[in-house]
Amino acid sequence: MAAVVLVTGGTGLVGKAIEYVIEHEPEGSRFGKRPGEKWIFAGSREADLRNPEETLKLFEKYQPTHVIHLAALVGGLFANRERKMTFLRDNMLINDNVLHAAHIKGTHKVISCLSTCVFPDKVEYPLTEEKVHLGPPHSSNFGYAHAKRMVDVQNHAYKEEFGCNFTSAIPTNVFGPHDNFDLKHAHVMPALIHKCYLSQKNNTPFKVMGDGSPLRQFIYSRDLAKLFIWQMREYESVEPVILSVDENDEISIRDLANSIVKVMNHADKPEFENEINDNGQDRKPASNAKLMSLIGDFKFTPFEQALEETVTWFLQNYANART
Ligand code: NAP
Ligand code: GFB
Repeated sequence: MAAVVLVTGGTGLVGKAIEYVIEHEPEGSRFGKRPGEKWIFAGSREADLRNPEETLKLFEKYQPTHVIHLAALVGGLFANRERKMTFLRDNMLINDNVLHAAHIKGTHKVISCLSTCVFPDKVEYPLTEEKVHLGPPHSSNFGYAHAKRMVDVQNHAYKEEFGCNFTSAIPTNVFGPHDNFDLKHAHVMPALIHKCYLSQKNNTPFKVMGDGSPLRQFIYSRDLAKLFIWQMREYESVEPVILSVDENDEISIRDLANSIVKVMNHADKPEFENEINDNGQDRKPASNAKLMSLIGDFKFTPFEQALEETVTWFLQNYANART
């Protein structure tokens, strides 16, 4: 029987990227749709997954055989720092409802989404899958991080007690079309693209928070989408897998800001606020060795090309984007 794939969080950055890949990869190819497969991309208007009844109704409506579970309350450093209990509770409710519904409805496989920010802040680098629970996460996002870590615990418990095939992915920082470009709550990449745009438009300084020293790895959403499709089709372990570019592909916030200036042809240079407290985590270098040992030949989109595609999408869709 052909799969029925429910993508929760299907209207967001990563969900839209999966929809793009499924629509554009050749049917029957490694990342393309299989004949007869049905893909559903659900946002919160379909069901508020914090509500158990609405969650069950969504599963009864579509009877999914597979779930790529992306739905979450998501935000950058500043959103997380201000709303730790909301990020903890909303995401725990969403995750518990989705996994419970999948279990009682007999979903064959669920992949849930963690994040490299869930790793301990003080741990031997590089970050690898077995280190998730080896210490407290960075204080700035401990609410979100603990909600996400609990998914790994739930996956193991569902497997041991009920034999459920639930697993998880651990992406690094993601960017791409359909991102959230809100100046206060977004992640750094979309926030700086938006800020650079306004600096050009209004002839005002292009201000960057912190001192630019923290390091981050960035994965293009359309590459991450392919990795989720691979994980759904070809990965059968309960253990999480990090979905990231190479650990040596870390770039500083300073270099990121300068790359954005270059791609957007801005005449001015970024100005750093230099408030050290706004730096967040210094770095979170994640190893993709497990992924690369399993997936074989996979090419990531060159960073500059991915940034250009994202900026082009932003400028063409500014009126309707999340700003
Ligand atoms: P996003 O763009 O903010 O999208 C979030 C999605 O979740 C949207 O489709 C949203 O629906 C849905 N959603 C939020 N609250 C919901 C609720 N109560 N009930 C039902 N649906 C709800 O986020 P994203 O960046 O695509 O993130 C997708 C996944 O990747 C998340 O699990 C996130 O933790 C993970 N992740 C993201 C990053 C990153 O850098 N972006 C990095 C690592 C991991 P609406 O469209 O209706 O709001
Ligand atoms: O993407 P981001 O907000 O979150 O990046 P994290 C924060 C880094 O970018 C800090 C700098 O070093 C900030 O000082 N930065 C500079 C800015 N200007 C800005 C700006 O205008 N907006 C933002 N947001 N940052 C998140 C976690 O950590 O990683 C989330 O809090 C999530 O839970 C995400 O997991 C993937 O990378 O620090």
